[in-house]
Amino acid sequence: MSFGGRLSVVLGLFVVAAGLAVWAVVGFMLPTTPTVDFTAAQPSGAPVDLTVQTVGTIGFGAHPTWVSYLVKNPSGQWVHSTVWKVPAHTRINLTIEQYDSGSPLRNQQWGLVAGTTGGVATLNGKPIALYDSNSGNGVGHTFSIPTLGISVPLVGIADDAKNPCSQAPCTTDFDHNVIKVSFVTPGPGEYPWQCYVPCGLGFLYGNGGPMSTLGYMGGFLDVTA
Ligand SMILES: [Cu+2]
Repeated sequence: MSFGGRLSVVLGLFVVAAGLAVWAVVGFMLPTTPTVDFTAAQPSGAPVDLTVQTVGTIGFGAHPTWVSYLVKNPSGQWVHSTVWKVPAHTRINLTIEQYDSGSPLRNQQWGLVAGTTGGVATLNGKPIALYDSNSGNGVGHTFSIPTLGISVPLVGIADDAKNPCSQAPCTTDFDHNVIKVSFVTPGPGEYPWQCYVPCGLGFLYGNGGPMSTLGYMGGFLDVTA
């Protein structure tokens, strides 16, 4: 190869490397999920009503086929976000609308309701402390905050549900379960939360894709003073 040819190969590789570096830096800097603020409109000390939903396929965005959480912002609009800013030392009344189906858990531990006020959740109005995922519709996801010892199994809708939702945000006209818990936030800090059911269909052991991407099956409680 001539000197000129080799020089253009080197320059070409340099341009590709520089392009990749810029792409990586920009990708790292851009926010992947917006923070939804529940502190601004909140009278000090009053409980925060937090409503979220889980869907089997979000139906829009970069990964329309992925499972996801969404949250209802203080103005009542559904937002594709898993980072929620909440006040410290405050009771959170969490309502989870679960539109996804379920399956038996690989680890029965995740059928346990833990760390919530009274150690219970309500499933469609009935209190539960433990859900046997080998019975009924199984469990689709969990809502778990490991550092606070909080975990809630999200019981699935029936596999043969007549009116499943395939496009988020889902309205309550579609088949769903309502799971409610309360818990009290600790002092200020960033508390990661996640789903522990390997629900990333099509990824290695179900733990890739939405399970390992902020904005889908995990996020942060941004607890502020
Ligand atoms: Cu999940």
